[in-house]
Amino acid sequence: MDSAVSDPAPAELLEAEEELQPWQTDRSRAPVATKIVVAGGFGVGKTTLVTAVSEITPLQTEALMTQASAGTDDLSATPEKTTTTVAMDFGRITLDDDLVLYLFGTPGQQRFWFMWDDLVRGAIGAVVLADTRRLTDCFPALDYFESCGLPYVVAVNHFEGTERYEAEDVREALTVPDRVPVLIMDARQRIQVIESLLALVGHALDATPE
Ligand SMILES: Nc1nc2c(ncn2[C@@H]2O[C@H](COP(=O)(O)OP(=O)(O)OP(=O)(O)O)[C@@H](O)[C@H]2O)c(=O)[nH]1
Ligand SMILES: [Mg+2]
Repeated sequence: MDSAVSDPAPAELLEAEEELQPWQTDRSRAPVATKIVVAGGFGVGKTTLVTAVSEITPLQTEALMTQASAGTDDLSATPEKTTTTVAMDFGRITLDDDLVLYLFGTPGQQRFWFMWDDLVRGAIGAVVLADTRRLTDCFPALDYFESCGLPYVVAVNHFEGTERYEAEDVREALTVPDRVPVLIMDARQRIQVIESLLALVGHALDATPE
């Protein structure tokens, strides 16, 4: 007797199978999703970094800066800057098909630092951006990640036209421990940002117990 419910035709099965991505069928290649925080002082290039590397349109929470913040926010290093992040930046980048990094940029202004505790929850590590013209601005971020034990790397966002320092000089100036990678990069250059993120992932894997 014929069955009331017919089996799907082989062609239909094939079509359904074709829609599957490799990581859906191969458990050993299931993508790993990780959260990474991008921190650093005011106007150091956090939003620029997330925007440069994100494969999705980044979520931004930029607000126009007004004359009211002139006494608080030092724009001498970035005179072109007209907006500031008031909540967070969010972007995503997939590396090698099976490593998905979700990037969360922090607000730089001191009055928004209370959000950091929420932003870092669940993160595997942080990139601390630094500008050698205002190195001290990244001390709060360094102190924060040292005290909470989150692995981090220091990425010096080198603005062209400013003096270029060696990574080891920056390490000494900031008294960054030897175990922490220090890199010189440009937050606008996708490849250099990816290299910094890979350095962080590698460092986080080394620093985190199995
Ligand atoms: N020349 C140059 N300009 C840069 C570089 N990185 C960022 N900028 C510029 O510097 C300014 C600051 O960049 P943002 O990315 O907004 O900095 P931010 O750290 O997100 O700032 P806040 O969120 O306000 O703390 C912008 O005008 C950028 O275009 C760089 O490597 N070189
Ligand atoms: Mg920003």
